[in-house]
Amino acid sequence: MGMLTIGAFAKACRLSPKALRLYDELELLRPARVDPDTGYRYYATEQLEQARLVAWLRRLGMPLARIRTVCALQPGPAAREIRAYWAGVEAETATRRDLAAFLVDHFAPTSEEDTTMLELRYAALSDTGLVRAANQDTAYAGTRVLAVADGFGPAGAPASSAAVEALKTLDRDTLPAGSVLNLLEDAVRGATDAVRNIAEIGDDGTTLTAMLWTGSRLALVHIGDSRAYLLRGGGLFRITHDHTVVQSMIDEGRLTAEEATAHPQRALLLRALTTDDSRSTPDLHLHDAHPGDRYLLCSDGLSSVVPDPVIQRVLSSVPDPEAAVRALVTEANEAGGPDNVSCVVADVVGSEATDRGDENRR
Ligand SMILES: [Mn+2]
Repeated sequence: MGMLTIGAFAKACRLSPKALRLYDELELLRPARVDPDTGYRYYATEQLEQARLVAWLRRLGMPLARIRTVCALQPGPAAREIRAYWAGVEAETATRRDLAAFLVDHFAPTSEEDTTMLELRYAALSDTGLVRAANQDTAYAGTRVLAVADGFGPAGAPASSAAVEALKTLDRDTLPAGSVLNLLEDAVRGATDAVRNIAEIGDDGTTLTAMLWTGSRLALVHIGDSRAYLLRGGGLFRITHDHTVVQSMIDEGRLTAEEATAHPQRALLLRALTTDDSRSTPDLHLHDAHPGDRYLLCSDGLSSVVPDPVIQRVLSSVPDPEAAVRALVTEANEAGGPDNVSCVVADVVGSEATDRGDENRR
C-alpha cells in the first residue's frame, strides 16, 4: 500500500491540506496513518477515490454531514440520497425564483394592458362532506380576496376561519397604499398571529391558499396542501405546489404521482400556518390576469378524490361560478365525500363583458 504525505495527497485529490484536516476531524476521511511522534498525517493511495468523491460532492454544495451519509452508503442508496439532496436544492431554488419573479413584476413599469378594465366574478362554497362530523374548512370570495383554508387539529375550524378573517382586511374597494407584496405579507403575518392565538399546541393549524385581486393581477399566497388551478384557453394548470411529504417524495423521484394518491402519509404536511415558525413560510406568486381566465381554489377534499380531468370538465362546461362550485362539491361527495370540501371559482372578465352583465342584471 503506497503512502502519501498530506501535501502530496492533497495535490492528487484536489482538496487543500486544510480541508483534509477538517475532514479528518469530522471523521469524513481519516488518514491511513498518523505518525505518533510528529502528528503528520499519511494517506493511502487507495483513499484517493474516496477523497475525490468528497471533492465532487463538495463541488455540488452538499453539506459535510450529508456527504458523510452518502459516503457510508452502497451505490444504489447513495444515488438516491444525492437525487433527494438535489431535489431539495431545486425546490428551494424554485421558491426563490418565484420570489424573484414577483419582485421583478413589482418593479416593472405598468404596461398599456394594465389599463384594461377587468373585474372578477366569483363564488365560494364549503361543505362538510359525507364522513366528517364537522367542517374545519373555510372558503371565502369577495371583490378582492379569494381564500380557501383547511384547518387541522382540535382547533382546526377556528384556525382556518381566523386565517381567512385576517386576509379579509384586504377585501375593500381601495387597497391601502403600499406594494402588493408588502400588503400580502402583512396580511399573512396577521393570519399567522391569529392562528397562533388559537392554536395551543403544534397539532393545530391550517393551510391557506388565497389570492388578492389588484385590478389587473392576482397575487397568490399559498401554504399547505390546498390548491390553486388556472383554466386558460381550455387547459387546466395547477399553479401551486403541495407542501406535503408525498409531494417532496415525488419531486425526489421516490414515488410516482399515481402511488402518491394511495400513500398512507399523503395528508402529512411539510408546511402550514402553525405554532412552528420554521414551517410557516408561504409561497408567493404574482399572476397577470387575462380576460377569460378562470381560477379555482380548493381544499384537498376536492383534489384528493376528484381527478384533474373531471375538474377540468366541470370548470369548462359550467359558466356560472355559483353553479361551478356547487357542481365541484357534488363531484367530491359523489366520490364518497371523505373530507370537508371547499371551492372558490373566480372568472376574470373584461369591461365589455361587465357592461353586458350590468344590462342583464337591470
Ligand atoms: Mn382537508
